[in-house]
Amino acid sequence: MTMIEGHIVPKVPDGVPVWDVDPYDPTILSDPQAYYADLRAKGPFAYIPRYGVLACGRYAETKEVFGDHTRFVSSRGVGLLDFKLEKPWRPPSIVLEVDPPYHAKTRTVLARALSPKAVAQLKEDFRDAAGKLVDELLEKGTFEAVEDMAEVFPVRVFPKAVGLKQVNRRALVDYGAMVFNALGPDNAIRRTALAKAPDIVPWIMEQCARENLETEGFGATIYAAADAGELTEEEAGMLVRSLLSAGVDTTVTGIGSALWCLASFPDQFERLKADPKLARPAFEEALRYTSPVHTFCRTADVDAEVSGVAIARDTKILCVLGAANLDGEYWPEAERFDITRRPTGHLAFGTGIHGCVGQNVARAEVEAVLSAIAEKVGAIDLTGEAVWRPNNAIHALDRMPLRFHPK
Ligand code: OVV
Repeated sequence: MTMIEGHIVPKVPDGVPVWDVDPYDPTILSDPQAYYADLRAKGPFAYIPRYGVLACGRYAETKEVFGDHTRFVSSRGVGLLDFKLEKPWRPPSIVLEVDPPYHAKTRTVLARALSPKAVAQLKEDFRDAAGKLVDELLEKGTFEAVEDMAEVFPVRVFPKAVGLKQVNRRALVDYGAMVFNALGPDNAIRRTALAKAPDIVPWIMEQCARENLETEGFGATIYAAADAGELTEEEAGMLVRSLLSAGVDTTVTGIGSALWCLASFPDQFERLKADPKLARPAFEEALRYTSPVHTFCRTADVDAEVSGVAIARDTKILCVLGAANLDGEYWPEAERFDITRRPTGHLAFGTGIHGCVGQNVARAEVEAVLSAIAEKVGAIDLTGEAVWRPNNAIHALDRMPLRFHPK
């Protein structure tokens, strides 16, 4: 039995092309479009010998694998490492990295904490915070989109929504990046990110404890489930950890990438200004177009067949969500950013039982930001080069100099 990156290397299935590519090459991670297109062109699956994985990037197969929690499990990790064979860098998430029936218990509690009703109560706060931030940036004129805007907004509103008593922007943003980077291979990107763990993880874990949370917020709802006997105290803390793992860097990326779309396609920004109600569909299209989470894995727990390809038990499958969201076989004019598209079925939030449980929070945050921009900003200039930051699971900007012109 051969192993690579902590998982079993399968035989190449009949009919599947072998592709000598490194999907985790920083050049590809920074600018993945050509890799996405090549992957789709290979067929339903390609075998990547460098990592001993099957990869899929066509919409149909990516959706089928990602959505089938019975054959393609999450409990063996959603990165390259097979948790059945090797110990992960941190105790597994009790919602992301588990299967039914246990999964339903933790998912139910998170879905309650992040329910549409809970999110509706935050909308006013999000709107006020977004209006204030856009005013500040208009005052500045030129600013750094990531540092001055994309990171600022979620860090102003999300810890408060959770009920954190302490806020540490660097720790919150870097912890998310670390968790996502850890899903990739043992490359320089992962090592650099994980090197920060000793400085950050103790602080994060401390904030998850009941005594460090306010009596209102997502955290309080989770601990109320512990009081009701639905969860142990330890499980409640682990679910707060999930919020801090997946709730900050993702929305930072979503805001940055949505801004990049509007700065890159001024005709679409004109449409948003003409009808600020398009803020929500514009975010949905930015998600489809840029796929903040570009890749997640599943592990075949049984011998399976997808689109005529025999997938052996124990195979790691790279589900390239970013490629599926640009598949021209599924999306008309896939390469066109169109805020009126209403891209129902995009895979940016995943699909199936593990689909993003915080997606309504993300939508509410970004809708608030885009609405404030639509109302107050006349034009957005990209005043320099937009640079992307390679991450093993997230496609995010590193920096982007912008100027907002008032209306
Ligand atoms: C990276 C990530 C995504 C979603 C959930 C979690 C982590 C978690 O820790 O539960």
